[in-house]
Amino acid sequence: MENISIQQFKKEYVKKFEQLYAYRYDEGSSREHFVALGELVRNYYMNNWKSTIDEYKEKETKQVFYFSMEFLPGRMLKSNLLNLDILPVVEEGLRELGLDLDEVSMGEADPALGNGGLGRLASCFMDSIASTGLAGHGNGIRYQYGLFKQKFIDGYQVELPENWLRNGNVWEVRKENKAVIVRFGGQVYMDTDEEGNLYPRYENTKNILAVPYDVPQIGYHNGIVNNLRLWSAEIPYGEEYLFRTEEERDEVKQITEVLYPDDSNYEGRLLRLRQEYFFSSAGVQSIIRYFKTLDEDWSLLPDKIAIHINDTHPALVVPELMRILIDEEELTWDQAWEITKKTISYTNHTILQEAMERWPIDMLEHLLPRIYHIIAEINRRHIEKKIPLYGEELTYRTTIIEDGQVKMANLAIIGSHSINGVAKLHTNILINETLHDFYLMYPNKFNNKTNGITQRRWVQLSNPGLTSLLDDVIGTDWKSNPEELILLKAHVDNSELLNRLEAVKLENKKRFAKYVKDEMGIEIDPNAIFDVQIKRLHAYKRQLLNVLHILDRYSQIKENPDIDIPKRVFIFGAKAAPSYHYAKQIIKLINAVADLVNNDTDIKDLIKIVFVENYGVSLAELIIPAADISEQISLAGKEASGTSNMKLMANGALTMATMDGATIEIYDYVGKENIYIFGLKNNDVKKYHQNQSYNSRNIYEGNASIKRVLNMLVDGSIPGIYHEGQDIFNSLVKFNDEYFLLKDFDSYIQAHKQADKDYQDREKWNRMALLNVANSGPFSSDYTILRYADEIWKIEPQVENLIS
Ligand code: 26Y
Repeated sequence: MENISIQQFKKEYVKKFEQLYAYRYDEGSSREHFVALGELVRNYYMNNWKSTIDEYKEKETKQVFYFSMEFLPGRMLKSNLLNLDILPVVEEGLRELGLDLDEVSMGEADPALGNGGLGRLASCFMDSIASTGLAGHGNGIRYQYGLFKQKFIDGYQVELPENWLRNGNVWEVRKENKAVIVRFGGQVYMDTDEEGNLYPRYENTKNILAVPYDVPQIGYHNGIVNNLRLWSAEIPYGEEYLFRTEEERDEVKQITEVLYPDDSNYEGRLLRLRQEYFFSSAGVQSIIRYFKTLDEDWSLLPDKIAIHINDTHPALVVPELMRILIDEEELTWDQAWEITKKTISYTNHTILQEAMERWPIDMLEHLLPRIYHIIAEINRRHIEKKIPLYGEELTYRTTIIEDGQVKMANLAIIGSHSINGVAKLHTNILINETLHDFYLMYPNKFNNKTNGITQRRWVQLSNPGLTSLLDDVIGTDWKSNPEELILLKAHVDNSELLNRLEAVKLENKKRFAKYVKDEMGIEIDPNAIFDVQIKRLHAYKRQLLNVLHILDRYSQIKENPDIDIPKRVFIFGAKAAPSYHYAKQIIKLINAVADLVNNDTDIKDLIKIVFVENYGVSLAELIIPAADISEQISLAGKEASGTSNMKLMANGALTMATMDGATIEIYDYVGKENIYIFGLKNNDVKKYHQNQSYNSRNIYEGNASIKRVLNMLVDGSIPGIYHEGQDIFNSLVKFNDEYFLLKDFDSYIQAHKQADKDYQDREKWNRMALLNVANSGPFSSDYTILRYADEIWKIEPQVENLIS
């Protein structure tokens, strides 16, 4: 936007505030200031929003639509100001008015419209699509309630509703005139028209109105404003009489009422299937409506539109696009199928079988009869076509329908032209193991796109101290081209710089320590090592291994109170799916160990444990800049990529890790001297599985420190845990330790000992930290997204690209 002076901003701000509230601005709450500022900021991007969309249309630019069931944008105020290039003006203007931008920003609700990595990735991608000047938009659900708010009561996780829309949302624009109808249920009959063509006749369907709420996605200093379209379910106007009972009305409301809080176990829930079809269908319909305004031949659809699906949650776009092309636009099956495949591409985010979506045929057939017909026909044709080429055995292993279920990954692969994994190892596992049969059929569809993060939010906004250090040392080009961060390497022996880096970290640690003191009443020493594990709670991510290390360390200190090790603060942030019993037991365990350790004066504060409540994007922004150690300790082969690994590295934390996900690529960049690697490799794990040779009880019996630590779970050493201790003990000893914690224990402890030693050599540590920052550039989501654009979507930046 054009320049605005501080004076002008102040004038406009006061006017806006007083117009909104009819009292003096200095009487406002931070919530009210946020709304006033948000309303004002809207004026600064509205023109660009309109002109961006108009221009795409005028030029018939190819556009990508990123379909995702989850988005985790975080608070948008500061990121919008940053990208509009008015952050300093607004900050200073507010200061002169006696207001603090950080406080005002806290008036904004953090929209938790996702579970974890997949949702946050979608939001990093939205920022990068706009910032690299690509014509691309998001398509998702406007959940009334986001991911549950987590409370700890007696150390147990309790879930409360997250009513993020309570005070409205200044960024969204309701677009009633763009609403579409999504049809559910009823019966469908294939009739013949006068010309002898088959067409579907529907009876007794429930027609739901999908109303879009558009949220601007502002590019970084480039004038582009793309669209994130979130759909809300309503009763169609004038059709209230069709929804006469409370139950029928509730059924409509429920569709977009709440986000499913589970990212681990697939549950065949009817409501989730409704949600998936609801936003998939609404999104495809609005794309088709747009395409028709271009008045082009249908065969050109893939030249004008790309649809990307974030995991299989939106995989019903495949039969939905087929349905519209065949039933409504009267294309032949073969025409429609070519167009569909060329338009759609798919990202896989998991190899865990239990998270793979499969819908019971009955459910699908009942809820979406026509869609089910189309899926069955896709399946029939797939089999018919592939058997002559690949034989029966291989073909039947790739069918979409099997054992009374519809396999969504198979549908997504067969119905698209590209499938990618999210880190090199992950893609290799898909190719060589999980999806090998498909790879044999479609080798050219498979490709890797290692995840990335946006440094705009994760460095510039959340770590201003590091940002100004970087600006001073290497200039500001890294902000539009993060690979420039490698220039830091030349300064690795500059001890003045290393001290400054340490001072920045210390400030960030103090800021977090203050939060911990204020919110939790726990005193932590900013000079201690801040050891951070922040991610969803899952057995495979092995938060429990972290706990075992803490218990081991605790025992050592108790035994030898004069031990010479640096203080450690273990920081956890994690939500467990409400139905994931074992994960919740681990939460209880961590809280019980925290109670024990934090209140034991014998250990002289050598260990503190901080388990923050309600971890999410906003807390991540506070914790990550304060981290010294980044825990990335999943069992090798299980974490598809990880993205907190990249954020922590970019903020100068050292990674403590197994060779898993994108952490392997972090290792490749920083080199083995600047990372702590331990544990089994993917191939080792594979061998154990093949030979069935793992025996955790033998390890337990033969390893004194493991035995001591595990016994603590069951011998009353940890007050506050009850059957949890026994269940967790059993999982490790009796049920053969599915995730090999005991096998990796020794090497994990060793790696931590090395970290203790290195931390005491401040210069060495700071140098390692600096090299991590220096090598974090390649993990920018800007590069990731440019590779999607170039290799999958076939679209090009619309403005002169900032990245050379
Ligand atoms: C179907 C339902 C049970 C389900 C809902 C959400 C299944 C999975 C999910 C979410 C998965 C997810 O967040 N996966 C993470 O995606 C990140 C981005 O690619 C990866 O970095 C991370 O390793 C992976 O666990």
